[in-house]
Amino acid sequence: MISPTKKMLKFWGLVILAAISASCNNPMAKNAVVEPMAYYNQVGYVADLPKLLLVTEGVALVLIQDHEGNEVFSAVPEPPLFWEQSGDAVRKVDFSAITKPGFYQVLLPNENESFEIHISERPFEELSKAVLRSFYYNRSGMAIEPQFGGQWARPAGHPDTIVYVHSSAADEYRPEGTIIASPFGWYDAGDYNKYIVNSGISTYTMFRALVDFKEFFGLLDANIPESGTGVPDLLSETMYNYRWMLSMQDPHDGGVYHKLTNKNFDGMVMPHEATNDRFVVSKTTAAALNFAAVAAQASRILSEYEIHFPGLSEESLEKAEKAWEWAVKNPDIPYVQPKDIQTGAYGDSHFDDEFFWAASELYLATGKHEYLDVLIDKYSKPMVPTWGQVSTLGFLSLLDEYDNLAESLKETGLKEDFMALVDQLVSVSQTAPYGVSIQEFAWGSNSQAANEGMLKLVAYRLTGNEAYFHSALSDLDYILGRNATGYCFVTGFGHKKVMNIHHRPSEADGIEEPVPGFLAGGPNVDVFTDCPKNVERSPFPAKSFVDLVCSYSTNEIAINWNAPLVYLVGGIEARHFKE
Ligand code: 9MR
Repeated sequence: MISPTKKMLKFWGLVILAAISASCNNPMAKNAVVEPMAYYNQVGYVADLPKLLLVTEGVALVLIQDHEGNEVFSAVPEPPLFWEQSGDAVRKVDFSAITKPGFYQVLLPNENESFEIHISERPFEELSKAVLRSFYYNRSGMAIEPQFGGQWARPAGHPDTIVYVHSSAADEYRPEGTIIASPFGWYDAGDYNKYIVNSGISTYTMFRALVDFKEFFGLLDANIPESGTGVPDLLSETMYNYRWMLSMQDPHDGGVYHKLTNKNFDGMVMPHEATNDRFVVSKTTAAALNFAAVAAQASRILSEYEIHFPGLSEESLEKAEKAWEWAVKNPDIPYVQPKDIQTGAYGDSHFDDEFFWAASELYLATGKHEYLDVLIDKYSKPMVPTWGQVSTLGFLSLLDEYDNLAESLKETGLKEDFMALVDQLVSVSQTAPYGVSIQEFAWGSNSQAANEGMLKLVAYRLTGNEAYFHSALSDLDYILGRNATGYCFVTGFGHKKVMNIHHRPSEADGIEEPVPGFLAGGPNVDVFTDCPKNVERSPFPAKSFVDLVCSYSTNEIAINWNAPLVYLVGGIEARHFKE
């Protein structure tokens, strides 16, 4: 993302002035922005780990009192640091010296402001359950029961037992209009469609969290219908989507449909009220490779749960190899949105990273040389993962098995390149005004912070170096409120809460509080046309967020955004977890 030029700033300054005057005159403009004086983690700070809050330029002194009113800390904030992404300067206050768990009051005397912070040995237990349970709330084809879903219980929607093969996906075995069943799975986001490409990274990341924090997630009870069945809740939840993914493969040729969707986005209605016909659309190279990667990964994980999922490990590997073979025969089929379909595209036309990721998983699952050859052929340096850039997911799997890898693969420098990426992220966060690595704000920017945190936790697991853990914690602080908007971005948590996510059930259920545990997409300047013109929105990427339902570009939720948060929160919480 380019930083705003002077011309842009002048333009946006005028727009904001116009918006402010419009909002003064217009009682409908509800989102008048009140800038906070301080930015802090609104859920909690870990007692024995670094603690940072930020205050705005004018704050001259910060005092902290314990719950009895005793002053336990005072500091003059550090000199202001300007961030071009937020267009403001903030001053750091490091209060790591307070290590005793409890609730504290932070006072900004010259601003006559105060707020509460929480310090705890394990502040993220409820949060880790909630961010996992959010996937349960987004299940298609299942009623959300009150005993698990509380006030957000709702009837089942989208059984997807009658799904039509769209003309774009038709062939001699399954002509246009053929009916297939493709039940289960998570709704992708605030919409009710299901997309293989985005399910790939999301499902992988959930499985990854299970493998990397096995003890913690082995016991985490998220209160979902499968809780207490002897299978970790994280695995049960992920299986709900994985089973749907399996049904998206055409058994005749191994190809995988790109998505299961309505023709158009639904209105803001509850799932059971959205009853338009559903279609499987196009087979693509990216879908086949996402499928192959996740099924191969699942085959290894499920081999440890044979008793609970008999035969599924072997079946997964067979299906993964079949999808791979299809992709090798069809190596360059991008998604092209058919004229009569308007829903999300998840279009991608570069498949080297998908080939690398799928080859990583298949190599680890089979040890076959054909996959190793592709890995070496398609090798390139890792990047922070997104739905369209997935090679780093392969790195994570390979690094977990580093000692067992072929020498020829180690010689690519994959470990060194991964560590160089994380070192670079950490060094940015150590000097950045807001203490984070994120420098570019794309759609779903909060998932960039969460994914960066995930990579840092992997580096910590590989090396034991605390700097990686601290920087990951800083990413979580950012998500929980220490960011340039001052919002705690997880629904149901924080003091400055996100209340109006672009999520159909949250909008249509008549309940004031949104469905909890979802990560709002976060600030970016990609789209300014989603809300009415009188809505104020900062021109600065790191502040350009509005908590309004209309703002699908900044305030939607999505499974690929919540999944790295499950990893990050769980990985941090796991550090102090004892059975
Ligand atoms: O996350 C996707 C983002 O990277 C794209 O820029 C954007 C526009 O194509 O789409 C986002 O994904 C949306 C998907 O297409 C449909 N479901 C909601 C997703 C989150 O907004």
